[in-house]
Amino acid sequence: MERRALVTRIAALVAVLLLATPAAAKLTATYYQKTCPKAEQIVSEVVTTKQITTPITAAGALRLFFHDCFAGGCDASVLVSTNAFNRAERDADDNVSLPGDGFDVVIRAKTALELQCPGVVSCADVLALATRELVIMLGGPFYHVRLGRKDALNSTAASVEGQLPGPNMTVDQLISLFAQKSFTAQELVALSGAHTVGFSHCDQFASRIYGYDGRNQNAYDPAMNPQFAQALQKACANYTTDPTIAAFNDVMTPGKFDNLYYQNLLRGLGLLASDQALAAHPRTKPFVQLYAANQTAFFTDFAHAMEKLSVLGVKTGRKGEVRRRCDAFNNLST
Ligand code: HEM
Ligand SMILES: *[C@@H]1O[C@H](CO)[C@@H](O)[C@H](O)[C@H]1NC(C)=O
Ligand SMILES: *[C@@H]1O[C@H](CO)[C@@H](O)[C@H](O)[C@H]1NC(C)=O
Ligand SMILES: *[C@@H]1O[C@H](CO)[C@@H](O)[C@H](O)[C@H]1NC(C)=O
Ligand SMILES: *[C@@H]1O[C@H](CO)[C@@H](O)[C@H](O)[C@H]1NC(C)=O
Ligand SMILES: CC(=O)N[C@H]1CO[C@H](CO)[C@@H](O)[C@@H]1O
Repeated sequence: MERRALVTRIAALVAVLLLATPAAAKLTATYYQKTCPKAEQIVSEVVTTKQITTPITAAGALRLFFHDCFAGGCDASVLVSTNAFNRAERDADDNVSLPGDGFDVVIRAKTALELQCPGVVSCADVLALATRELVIMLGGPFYHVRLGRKDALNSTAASVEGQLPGPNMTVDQLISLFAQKSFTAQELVALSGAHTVGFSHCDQFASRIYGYDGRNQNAYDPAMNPQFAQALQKACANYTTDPTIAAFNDVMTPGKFDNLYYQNLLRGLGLLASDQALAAHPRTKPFVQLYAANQTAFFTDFAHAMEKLSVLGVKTGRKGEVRRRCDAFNNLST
């Protein structure tokens, strides 16, 4: 082949590759090394203090991060507040009241960062770093968080529709939803292990513990361990008048990041219908059994899946901004 033609073809190939480079590939481990060298340390310090004083923070941040990434990418769109002109992502109908301490820990870390290096570290990076630190504090695995995410320029409740899983979904629906975000059935099971911490409000599983057969109010889902179901019936007795009543997702070790979530599922101790169903479906059951038997395998796969989750739909360059405050766009008129 003529040398000139080859060079042209290589140039064309390089151009195609550059165009095709996903934003995720532009994230780096050293993004703030020159502009805010202490960024990770600052986030880590703030987050540690908050978690020690308010231990429900970690689960809150983890769920918030999942919702942010799944609904339109890890771009802190979930942190924006609704105003008179815009109903923001966090107020989507299916948000099931996102945990306030998750928001709070990000805002505290961002405030500390703004004092050190104003306008440099994005809220999306703060949420990603905070979540990683908190997972570790709960006893979970370390995973790499590359940096350089920009914050979204918009956030709408409408954009959340159909993006997030619900506790009534079948395993086939969950598999297909996660596949749309390029996650396998095994990764669905690994990520669901996040329910080894935190809690769910009674209305999220009430249909499993009251009137399950459609006649008797005390009838519960036969997939549930009877003592567990009866204890939940008591605990949730007043949930319609007090919607703040909640139960631990992992009844055995609620504040510890471990593989008890999977062991529970094998004993009918799953809280949400969607959790329990993973232990029954032929495509997910083998992974529930694997992770129940081997915590190292769970941690390895969870860490990989979290790395993947944390680059979902990220914005770089001019596709986003570094917000000055995490709950509002810099251009306040938008
Ligand atoms: C597989 C499908 C999933 C479904 C159907 C689901 C559903 C839910 C529901 C209904 C709640 C209770 C919310 C409330 O009542 O306040 C919850 C809590 C939670 N979810 Fe999920 N979730 C799923 C996957 C995930 C994933 C992938 C993660 C993270 C990687 C995650 C992290 C959490 C955490 C940490 C909590 C506890 C929040 C807290 O204590 O404040 N979930 N989830
Ligand atoms: C789950 O389905 C039941 C029965 O259809 C329904 O009553 C309940 O409101 C649903 N729960 C959620 C959280 O969507
Ligand atoms: C539910 O409310 C009733 C009446 O207010 C009260 O007597 C009862 O102790 C409550 N049950 C639980 C489990 O908190
Ligand atoms: C558990 O999983 C890890 C990681 O996949 C693997 O290296 C190890 O051999 C497994 N342990 C057992 C007892 O199967
Ligand atoms: C949100 O912003 C992105 C650019 O970051 C743009 O591509 C998208 O069309 C916007 N969506 C809405 C609903 O304005
Ligand atoms: C349906 C629902 O629970 N919506 C909630 C979404 O989150 C906000 C707080 O950010 C609540 O005020 C809404 O009630």
